Amino acid sequence: PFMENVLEHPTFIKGDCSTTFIDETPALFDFANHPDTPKQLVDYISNVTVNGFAGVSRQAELTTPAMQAPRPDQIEVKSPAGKTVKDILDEQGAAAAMDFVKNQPRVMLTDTTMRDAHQSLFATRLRTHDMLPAMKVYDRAMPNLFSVESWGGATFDVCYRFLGEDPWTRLRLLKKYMPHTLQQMLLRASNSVGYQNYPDNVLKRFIDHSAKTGVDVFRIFDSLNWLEQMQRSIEYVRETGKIAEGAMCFTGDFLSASEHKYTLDYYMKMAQGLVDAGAQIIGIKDMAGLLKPQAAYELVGSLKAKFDVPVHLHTHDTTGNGVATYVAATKAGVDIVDVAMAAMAGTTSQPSLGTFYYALEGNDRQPALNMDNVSVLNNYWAHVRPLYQDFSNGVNAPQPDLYQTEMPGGQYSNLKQQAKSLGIDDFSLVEKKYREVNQLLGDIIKVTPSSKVVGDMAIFMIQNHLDKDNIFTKGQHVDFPDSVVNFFAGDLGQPYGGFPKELQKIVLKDHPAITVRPGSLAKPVDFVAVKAELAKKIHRQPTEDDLLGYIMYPKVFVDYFNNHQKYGAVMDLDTTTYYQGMWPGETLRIKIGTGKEMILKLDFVSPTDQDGQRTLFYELDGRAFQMKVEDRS
Ligand code: 3PY
Ligand code: ZN
Repeated sequence: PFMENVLEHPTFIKGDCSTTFIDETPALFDFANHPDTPKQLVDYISNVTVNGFAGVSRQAELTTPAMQAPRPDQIEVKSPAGKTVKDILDEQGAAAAMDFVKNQPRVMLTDTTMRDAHQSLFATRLRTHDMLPAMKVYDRAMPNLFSVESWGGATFDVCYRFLGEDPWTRLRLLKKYMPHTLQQMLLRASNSVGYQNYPDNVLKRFIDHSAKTGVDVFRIFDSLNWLEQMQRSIEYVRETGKIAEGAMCFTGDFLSASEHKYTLDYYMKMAQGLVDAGAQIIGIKDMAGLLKPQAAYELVGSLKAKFDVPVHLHTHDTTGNGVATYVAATKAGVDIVDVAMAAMAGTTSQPSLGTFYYALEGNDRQPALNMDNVSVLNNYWAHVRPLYQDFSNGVNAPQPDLYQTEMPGGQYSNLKQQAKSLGIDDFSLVEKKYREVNQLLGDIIKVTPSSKVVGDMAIFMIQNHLDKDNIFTKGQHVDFPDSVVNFFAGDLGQPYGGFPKELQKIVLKDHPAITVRPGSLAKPVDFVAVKAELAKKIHRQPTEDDLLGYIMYPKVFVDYFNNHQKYGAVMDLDTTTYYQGMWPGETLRIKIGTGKEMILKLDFVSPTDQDGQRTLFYELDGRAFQMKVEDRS
């Protein structure tokens, strides 16, 4: 007869439940209505317990289960009055939503805690598990938000690559639990959520599926501010009926007399191009936090005077001036600014929401917020952040030197890690080289993926003892990193002012270069053929989620898929268990399928035996069993 679960199996009840028993009796773990069996999760836990998780140090003294953060969904929050922007978008469309925003006397907010904040503070490692309790209260606690930025950028790739999660599942949960809050994503124009150009038919399909699955606002930017690369994205978003924000990446210092390239006029012309292309919001994407308060005042003031669309300002607080910049922008009439919950704000992240609120005390544009509710959420995030301390970028003070380095908040930690792994411990060397490379490349916009070109080149030049002078002779005989070659080949598009010709020749050698939009040359993807190819790899008919995940990140997606088959819904594990496994003596309650819970206790981990394996002795709901794991540590 069908055995619903292991706990009812006679052998299990007798207590004779060895690994072999479990392996030979897989039906034991077919929990009804749940494809993910506890055996898979215990397998995962055993592996992490024995072999650890890359980049995470196991904290030996921590013998208790994950810290229990307060659950905001169990806390009463005051309910909103009236309609949210999301309600208006859904009921009356994007134009009405934009009118609503423009008519708000107060500055509106985008909360970036669930996207850019963790991307910039701890390498994008925030798990859906820890977002869920917060998701459930945003609608009620923060009804006056413009949006939450919750998807896109690096989160798509990191979900598959490091979190064992499907980014589309996260998006569905965001939409499900926040039906009255706009979900905003960061879209790298034709690079979508990747690091390379995708054909137009892929871009369109990705945008359509994102819009259907839950994205309401697409913040679109190009890493070289090249309008031609952004037009298709804007057009495709407009076709979905959702909101297309065209963002200008901010760099340089137009207040300075020595700034001849990225002048106020440059941004005004770009904004005109975006509006002409159909952008419904003008975004200012200050990814490195270079926009000083007075410059913000002048830029926002000029945009508001000339254009009729809302202006949305995004900055990073890396220099420490973020709130001052937002206050100046608010005085100049900015419609929306990006902030993060205080516990997840500051330094390389966005300025703090609460701090900005209090900075506007006495100003009639102070955001409409219930600060009791904000405290509930902030308290929650304050408990979540320490769970990710191993991924922290170590920036714990303002970095005014960044005005010279111009390095984006999200890149800082990655590049530091990359340099360290290559034996370059003095990061100031990299920062100096980064500036030098930027000038060599012609002073370009630096944001994903163009920032990676500058970072890779800086490290390469340090390793190969190259500088701005000898590169023109020594460079003839070296092969440059792929990202640098691709940049000079025009694969990311054309930089403003063109490529430095002499260096381009040295880097490219015989490699051809294009001057047109890469998408205009890219062959459309044959979705039917790719689907068939993927079906062979995953042994089932791919869903639209699978197909797009695979097209964006072929190897990463298939690895994710195989791991998911092997380990099940690791997304359901608490974060300490996910990253660190269990400690002997520890008991965990793990939810498996609707309403079911298993109580798992780890009693003992054996030393490594002669086959290089360790045996983990568990009790599952009080009944003993063992599992063997290869010790690869
Ligand atoms: C991304 O592209 O992920 C960014 O956050 C750029 O700033
Ligand atoms: Zn950012």
